[in-house]
Amino acid sequence: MASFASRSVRILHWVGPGAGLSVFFLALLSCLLGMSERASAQGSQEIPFYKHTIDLEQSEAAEVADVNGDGKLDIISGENWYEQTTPGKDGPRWIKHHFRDLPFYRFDGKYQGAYLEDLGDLAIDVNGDGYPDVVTSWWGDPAVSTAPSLTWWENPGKSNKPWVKHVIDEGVPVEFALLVDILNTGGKPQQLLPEYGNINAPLKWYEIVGKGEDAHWLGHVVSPNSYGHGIGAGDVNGDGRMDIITPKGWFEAPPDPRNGEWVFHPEFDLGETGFIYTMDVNGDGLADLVTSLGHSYGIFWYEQKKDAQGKRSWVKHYVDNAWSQSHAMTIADLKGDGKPVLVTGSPGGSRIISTVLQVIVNVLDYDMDVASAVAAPRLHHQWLPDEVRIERGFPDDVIAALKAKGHIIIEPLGQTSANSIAVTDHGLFGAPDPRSRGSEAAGE
Ligand SMILES: [Ca+2]
Ligand SMILES: [Ca+2]
Ligand SMILES: [Ca+2]
Ligand SMILES: [Ca+2]
Repeated sequence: MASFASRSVRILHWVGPGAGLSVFFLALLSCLLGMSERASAQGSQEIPFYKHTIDLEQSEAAEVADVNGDGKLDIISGENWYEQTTPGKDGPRWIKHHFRDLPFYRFDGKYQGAYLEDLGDLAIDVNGDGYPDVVTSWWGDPAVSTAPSLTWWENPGKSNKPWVKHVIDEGVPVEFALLVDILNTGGKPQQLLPEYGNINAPLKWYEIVGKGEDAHWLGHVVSPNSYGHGIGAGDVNGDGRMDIITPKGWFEAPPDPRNGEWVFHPEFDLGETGFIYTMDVNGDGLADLVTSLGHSYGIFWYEQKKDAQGKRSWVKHYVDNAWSQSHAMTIADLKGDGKPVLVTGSPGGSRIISTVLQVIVNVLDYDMDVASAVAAPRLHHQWLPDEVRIERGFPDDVIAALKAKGHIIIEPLGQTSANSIAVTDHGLFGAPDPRSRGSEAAGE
């Protein structure tokens, strides 16, 4: 265990090379509490974040869940949870509830700094009473072989009873864990996958068994040892089963994740990562890995490649290597705002559809600016008559190739006019269609 993540939040905007894929990474280096003064954005496409101080308590982690079941999301962090109440003029107000005492470590000499034993919080209803409980990961005291490392805290719900601590595992440090859908239900992730901070500890995942007072976490061993700093899950080989990913390679899920053999594929060495995610970044149908270094510089993705024999290899691509300690990255759609990105249209009867489609494809798939997308030559085919109508401007070899395939190529296309407006982070950009005289598309 080296130093813990600094308390700051930075937002990156990264446009992937794939088909119009726009992905935003929100790297939560610490938690909702203790955000930097005003999170800065890299690059030009800024999404501003403003700091709202809720509490200045010590904490290492935070989770969001409706703790009291009133329909409003609350925050769980450290020894407290913060009840969301009626908004005031500055946004939601929060009532602090102290619900547990946690060990607080002050290191001297061997370790620098200090921390609260609350390295990860995950909200999940363990006992099935409708109230979210909290799974908390602990580093544990290395000097005590029975020190708890994974605990769950039972939410008392409407009763006035205290929260009850239950031990899931002990004696092995757990720096972080995540909830995953190892049982491939397609629903909300309900299984627990911890990162053991000792390679001699068996790699395990846990499921909830029993209800009410009988509810507990049952561990399933995947491998007799662990594989270092970082953990994740995702369907690496595309067979519909959730695999487990470590920094040294991935475990292929068997048909029965509880009983089958998990085959290890030591295909990469990612370093000391945080969470490891799968995502088809370049849209080629193969799951890629997205991760970050927890104690060094870099957020990156590993492109999955397969040769003709089906042999897998991985190519590293940086998303950003300008800053360090991205220990607990998560992936979020920060632009999931439902706002339009392009306004376009055209006259032209049956040619309307092909014109609009080509403008959209030019902008989203070919990353053209809106003016180029509108000006680019168009083609049209409507099945009957069986001919390709084209505008001037297509390369001769493309036309020759179409003719060689038996297409009948006819010029001209016929009138279309796709005056368009692109909605960008820099404002609105209008693009009049040069095919129409006197047209105008105003931006701002
Ligand atoms: Ca609530
Ligand atoms: Ca519960
Ligand atoms: Ca799989
Ligand atoms: Ca891919």
